[in-house]
Amino acid sequence: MRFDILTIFPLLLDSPLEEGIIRRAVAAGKINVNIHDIRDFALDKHTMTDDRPFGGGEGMVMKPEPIAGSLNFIEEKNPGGRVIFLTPQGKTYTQETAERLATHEHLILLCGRYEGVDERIRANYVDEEISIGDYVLTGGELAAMVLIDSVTRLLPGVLGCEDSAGNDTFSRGLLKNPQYTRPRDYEGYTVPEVLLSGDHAAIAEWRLVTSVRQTLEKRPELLARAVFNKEELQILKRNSLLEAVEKYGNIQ
Ligand code: 6GU
Repeated sequence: MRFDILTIFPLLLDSPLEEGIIRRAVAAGKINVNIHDIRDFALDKHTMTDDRPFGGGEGMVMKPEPIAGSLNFIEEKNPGGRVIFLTPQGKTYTQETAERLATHEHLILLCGRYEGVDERIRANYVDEEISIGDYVLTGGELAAMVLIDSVTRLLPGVLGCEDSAGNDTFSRGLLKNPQYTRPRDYEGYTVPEVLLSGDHAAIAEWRLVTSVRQTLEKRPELLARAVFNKEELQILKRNSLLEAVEKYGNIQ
């Protein structure tokens, strides 16, 4: 999968690609990330990428020509990419969006800065506008990295199968159960006995129950998407969780 990123702060984007799973995905050729400095496409000798807004007012607006120049450059070499504008005015990003974007071969991520981007770019070059949540960042760069990270981990062969994406919180509609590792006793805080018991059915039950309890406590609205099989429904009933879950969920 190919990503092209358009930014006026290219250095901001280097280090997130140089660690962990994303670094491995780059090294293995699962993703190819190309960072373009919009300033390289500025037309005037001062390489201006922004200017004052027509009509007056606060702040600066990103000029259309350097952005169009970057987009045309990418289109000539690798045509057909989907242009995504990262902006607080976009649709809120979710796991579902990540899953949909992971089916594309080529995404072009336009990072806005300042008070915005000239409307003629948005209207004529952008396929989709995405926001990563209801808060304001100084620019779209960190949002672009959030998008790349969340899409890349969904690509075949990027995650080991032990942490495959099918079990993800937002696919399942449940928060993950708590995790423990050694030591068994950390400063007097111990690991739940059941996890040391070797009783796999009891462990599976504990995991489901703690997962459902945490979801009820912190993100009950997620349960609307949760689906439980027969055995799981038995477990919920046995642990007096069925009624609480039914309040939020669509249990058949
Ligand atoms: Cl994509 N850009 C900016 N500047 N702020 C944001 C955002 C994007 N998503 C949430 N806040």
